[in-house]
Amino acid sequence: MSNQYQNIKLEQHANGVWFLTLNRPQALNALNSQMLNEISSAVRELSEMDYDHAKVLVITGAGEKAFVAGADIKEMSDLNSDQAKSFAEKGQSVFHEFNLLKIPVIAAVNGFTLGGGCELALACDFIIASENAKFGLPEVSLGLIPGFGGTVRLLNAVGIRKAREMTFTGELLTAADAKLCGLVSTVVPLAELIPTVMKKIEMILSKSSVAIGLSKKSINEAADLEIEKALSNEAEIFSSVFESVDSKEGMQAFLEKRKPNFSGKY
Ligand code: DAK
Repeated sequence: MSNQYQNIKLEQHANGVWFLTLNRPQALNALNSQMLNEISSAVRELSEMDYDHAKVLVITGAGEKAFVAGADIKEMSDLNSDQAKSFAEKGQSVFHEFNLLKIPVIAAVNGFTLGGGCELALACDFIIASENAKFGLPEVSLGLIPGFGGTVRLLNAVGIRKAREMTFTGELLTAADAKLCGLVSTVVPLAELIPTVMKKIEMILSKSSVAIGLSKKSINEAADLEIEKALSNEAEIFSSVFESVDSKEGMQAFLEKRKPNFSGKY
């Protein structure tokens, strides 16, 4: 694995389990364009690996103080409107790459998760947070609006009223409140953050990777479709999974009252 990154670390934590650490703790891991490019390259590296080599991606922030305190305000302060558009498009396309990865992408969130950082976490498949995490979209305090998909993904995560409230006030939510409104799945003490993520990963790895990849596809596509189309898309994907070696093994194992031995083969 390449180690060419300055603003992130990409490391294999266990067999096929990758950690992408946002690594600018001196700026509370604020996202600049170089970091966005590096995240994009790292995701591309993983997308080119087969399942045996890349099974799950965890995204986390270096240091205890922040996951990501937002897009880099210093860099943004010099942008004109055309450059801002490219910056927003770059961030949006990088985060969209998490959705296109077939493997689960988990955000392990510690400390400040603000603006672009909250948008990055929202682009992950789910979020596990430490008790000290704080979530918010404070862009209005800077005279900006969220530009990395926040007004879209927050809406899906917490509903239109909470999305408006958070975006209009720039108010920060505690991890407990973020869980109550559905932004976060699980909240644990900081020391338990990575062990909890690893427990979830253990559960994921015991299941069919084919079925997980196709569930992810169906859920992500449903977000962009009207209900009838989403349901018919799910039926298509559901029928295609019956072709897989994993589905035969999973159902056979149930009937034989044994644990399935999934090969990850379609
Ligand atoms: N950008 C750049 N540097 C940041 C930063 C950020 N977002 N957040 C923190 N830092 C830097 C600080 O400047 C400081 O650097 P030095 O002064 O030491 O050089 C260092 O990190 C430590 O921060 P503090 O000294 O401020 O630490 P505190 O504990 O006192 O405060 C804080 C922590 C998180 C409350 C505070 O740092 C803070 O308020 N940070 C800014 C939070 C924020 O507003 N985040 C949202 C950013 S706006 C768009 C595309 C994207 C976006 C919008 C539009 N388009 C292109 C249209 C996204 C926008 C955002 O994300």
